[in-house]
Amino acid sequence: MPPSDPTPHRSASLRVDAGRLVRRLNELGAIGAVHGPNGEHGCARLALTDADRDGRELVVTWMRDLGLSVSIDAIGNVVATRAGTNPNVAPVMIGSHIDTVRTGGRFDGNLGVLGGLEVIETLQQHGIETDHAIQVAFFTDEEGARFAPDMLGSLVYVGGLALEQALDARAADDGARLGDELVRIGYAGSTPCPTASSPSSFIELHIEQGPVLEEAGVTIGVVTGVQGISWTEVTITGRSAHAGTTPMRLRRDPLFAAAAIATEARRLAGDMGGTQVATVGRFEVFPNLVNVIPQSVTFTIDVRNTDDALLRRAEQHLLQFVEQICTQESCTLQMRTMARFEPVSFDESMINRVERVATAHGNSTLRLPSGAGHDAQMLARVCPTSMIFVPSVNGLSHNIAEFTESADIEAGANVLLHVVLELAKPS
Ligand code: HGY
Ligand code: MN
Ligand code: MN
Repeated sequence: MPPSDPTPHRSASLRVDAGRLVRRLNELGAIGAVHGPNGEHGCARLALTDADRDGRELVVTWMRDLGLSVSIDAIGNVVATRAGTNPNVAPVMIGSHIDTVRTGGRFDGNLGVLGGLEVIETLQQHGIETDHAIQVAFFTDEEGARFAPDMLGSLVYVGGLALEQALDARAADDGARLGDELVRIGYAGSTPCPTASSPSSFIELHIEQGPVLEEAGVTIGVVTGVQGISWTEVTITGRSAHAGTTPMRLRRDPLFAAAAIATEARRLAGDMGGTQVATVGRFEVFPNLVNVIPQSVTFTIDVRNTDDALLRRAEQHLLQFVEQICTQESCTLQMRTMARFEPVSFDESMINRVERVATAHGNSTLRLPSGAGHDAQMLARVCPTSMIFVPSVNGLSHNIAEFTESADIEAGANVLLHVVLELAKPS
């Protein structure tokens, strides 16, 4: 358990070099950069693509330049370690991810990893040693956008998904096998996974990716946990036919069924209210031609709620609706669960620590659950964990316009620095 009686560190005045952190975010953001017409600067570094490899190479170079020992495990997770003075206590781990979605931003995940390197560099610059070793990790395929489930690397790391099963995952875009892609980009590491030993605690700095902090005018989000996540891939097969000659009464149109399901998912989430959300994000039509009634449609349903009973109710309702509309339209149905994670509550002492440190450094704070999934929800299975949120401008993320002000980045990184200092108990 992390120390519960924090002693104010003699380095209470210690601060990160925010300029250095922002420069690194922009340098990493130049890899897989996507620029928009209004000055947006986002990133496309889908897991295990060449762009992801190039991003990994840059971050590993920074890790080595800081003199950290770098290990790569069998699922491609990278963990860099700064030794502590007491080899008998487990490391404090800082971590997140550097893979992005196709319309990603420069901050999602990257801030947590580069914020960790900034903490390390600040300690080194000031000659501060810590009892616990400090680790900075990035986990493979947090987004799950190419290989499901999301948080795949950290899930394997904590033993929640068998390594072999993860290595056999197939890419949604080109069907590539995850294990082959790891070898191709040179990140099929030799360190065993799941991890043989857990960190003493885990802390993740992350952008909120929603509107809550900005609307509340608050700088630091004290994250209490992560909502439940349910991803399902649905394939509906009808009968392709001529768009002009086939009377409506004879049609078996999978796209009509799929469209009705997408509309019902949206209606359901609106009616349920609260934290319920529903998204149909991927939608593939075959043969996808103007004059052919489709043969099949494959699409995804992402539903989430902070309350697992409500999430199950939403899943049940949609399953019944899907089966009913497919019967009505004389179509066949295949469904595959891509991800299913129950809501997670973080460790109370870690939540209190984040709140206390943030307040002590003059920040406004707000407690909130995370709407997005994070590696922290997996590390919470094996050690005391919490997260630090900073605001997202216009509540936007998974959009190339994703942005967080430098002042908020600085505030979040300083909270990270002092939470880690408390946990690592500087000698
Ligand atoms: O899907 C999520 O919530 C995360 O971005 N992987
Ligand atoms: Mn993220
Ligand atoms: Mn994301």
